[in-house]
Amino acid sequence: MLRIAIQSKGRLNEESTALLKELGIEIDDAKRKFLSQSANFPLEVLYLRDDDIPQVVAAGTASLGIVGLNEVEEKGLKVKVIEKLGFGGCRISLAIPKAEAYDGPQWFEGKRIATSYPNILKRFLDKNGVHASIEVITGSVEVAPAAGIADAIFDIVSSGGTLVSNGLKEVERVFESEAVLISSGKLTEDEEKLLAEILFRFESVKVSRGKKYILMNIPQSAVEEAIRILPAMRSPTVMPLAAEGWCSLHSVVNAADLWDKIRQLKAIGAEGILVLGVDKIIP
Ligand code: PRT
Ligand code: ZN
Repeated sequence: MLRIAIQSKGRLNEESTALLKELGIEIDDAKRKFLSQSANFPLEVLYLRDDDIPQVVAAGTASLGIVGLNEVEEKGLKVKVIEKLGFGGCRISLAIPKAEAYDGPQWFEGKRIATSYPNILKRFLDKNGVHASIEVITGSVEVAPAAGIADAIFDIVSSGGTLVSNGLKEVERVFESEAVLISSGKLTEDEEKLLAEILFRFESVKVSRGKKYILMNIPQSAVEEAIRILPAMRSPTVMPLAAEGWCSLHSVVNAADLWDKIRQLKAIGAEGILVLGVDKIIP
């Protein structure tokens, strides 16, 4: 039995739960308390505050965890980062009142900086030879300058909206983060096998992200051109239609390229184009 720690509520909870579901691991959310067991995979889910996840995994109380890389880096505990998960993207940045002129890290010399990430901040200041006072606060860091508690902040930024609405500007992007899968590195042989199965499934989830399945009817004479437009995993599937001189062509495309491909395909005579979502791709 593998045990994974995920955030009980907050920004990473929903996507962590959704990821387990995408991996075909059913967790009964309705009965969710502190610990719940999957009905169809030997996995137990432990729901915690994100701050506690690196520690619980480092201690081996949970073999795996899903948490922001920022928490892993800040805690500095011995855990293995196994996979970046592609959600919870953010950065930890230094921000100062927007009217201030900024001329580089030396601006922070002798200043007070409010943050919930003192360790990551200290490493940045040391690297740049800057001496500043670090004021550790746990919530609403962004109001510290207006409240007179600090001259600057070092906090998580994603859209940047919170900084703007607090009259601040981002001046140094110090640490890039996203949700990661971590491990204690102390798995039993059986647990390693379960982890390998999870990683195998995750690979197919990753490959299928942002992909669309596209099928269409196309004149036989345009097939070669269509294959050039639609390189698939090997090559597109082409099947003859009952109607003389026509084929059905199937392929997988990146969602981002979809409309461009459709325009090109229509230009060479494609008809009846159907676009479907892709659930899993096993390479
Ligand atoms: O209760 P618990 O301790 O579990 O949760 P928490 O309140 O400590 O963390 P939570 O749920 O806010 O965030 C969990 C993780 O999500 C963080 O550790 C990051 O890895 C990640 N993450 C991604 C973010 C953001 N994006 C984010 N935008 N965490 C926080 N924010 C905050 C940011 O501090 C700012 O104040 O959201 C605010 C809005 O950001 P803007 O730039 O979009 O305006
Ligand atoms: Zn937290």
